[in-house]
Amino acid sequence: MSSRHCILVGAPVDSGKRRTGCLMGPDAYRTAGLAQALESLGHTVEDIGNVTPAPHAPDDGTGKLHEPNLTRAWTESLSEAAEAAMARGMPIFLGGDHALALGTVHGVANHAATVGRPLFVLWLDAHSDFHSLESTETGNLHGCPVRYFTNQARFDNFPPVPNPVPPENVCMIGLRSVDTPEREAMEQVGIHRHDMRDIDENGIARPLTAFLEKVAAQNGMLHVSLDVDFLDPSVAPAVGTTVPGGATVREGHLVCEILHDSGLMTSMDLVELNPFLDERGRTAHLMVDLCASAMGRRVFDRPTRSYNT
Ligand code: 5AB
Ligand code: MN
Ligand code: MN
Ligand code: MN
Repeated sequence: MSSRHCILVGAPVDSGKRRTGCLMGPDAYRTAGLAQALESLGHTVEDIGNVTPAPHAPDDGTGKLHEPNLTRAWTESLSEAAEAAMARGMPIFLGGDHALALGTVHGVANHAATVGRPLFVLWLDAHSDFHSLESTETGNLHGCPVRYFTNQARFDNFPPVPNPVPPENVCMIGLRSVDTPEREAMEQVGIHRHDMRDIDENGIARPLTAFLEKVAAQNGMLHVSLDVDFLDPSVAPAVGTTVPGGATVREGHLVCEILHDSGLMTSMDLVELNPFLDERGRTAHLMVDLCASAMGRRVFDRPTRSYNT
């Protein structure tokens, strides 16, 4: 892939769940050398610092939902930041918990609609994050972004979704914790979903490549949302929602290497890193290394594979 203009957008969202610490994520990625890694691959890097939430009424802590007002305020400001960054380069959103994707995908989708291209989303996660405001049992909004940006439920008081991502344009890989209401709702729509059994039986390259072929065939843009808990907690401990049986280091790199070779990725979220739970920065470094693979780090070149069918 040719050289890109990478725009680092700090998104220290910590309102999507009760356990705090993800607000330190953007600075952990900076400390782990993300900008330097991207520059060494020949990209230009612009770090625009951290976004702040739009003005909002304080949360009173009474309802079932955890910090809905603050999360809505992040959704507004991150959507704007995402749309603006998409017009100038390739944004990499430094989370922050996964509630940030309520805003980033909303803004990326608005940009895609402006340029008249379909948007696809690759969701690398142990969880499907497909709850509605009614179905969530924890009230934690980091479990809701996919339902929101596909516009598959009402999200009262959140910004309307003028450019929803069609469910059949979403591919989830790594699933191993899906709540019953999420599964029932997913069964009604055409989300491509690959659980860990699927990866064990077929390998991780096959479902990914099939999805990328679909993106290429429609000249789509591709947003990649990488949740730390996609990876096995033995290699990526710095996350609040660990689920055993996740992707290995090599499975993570292979996904990113294939993404790079496809030339299709146009934006990326790095989410759920909680540096307070890390061991000497190892999870932050692994996430930086995965991002570097997605942006072209490799041992040897491979013959370019064409996804244009
Ligand atoms: B993450 C759970 N389904 O709704 C819920 O880490 C977990 O962004 C959500 O994928 C995990 O709270 C959200 C039990
Ligand atoms: Mn909080
Ligand atoms: Mn997630
Ligand atoms: Mn998750």
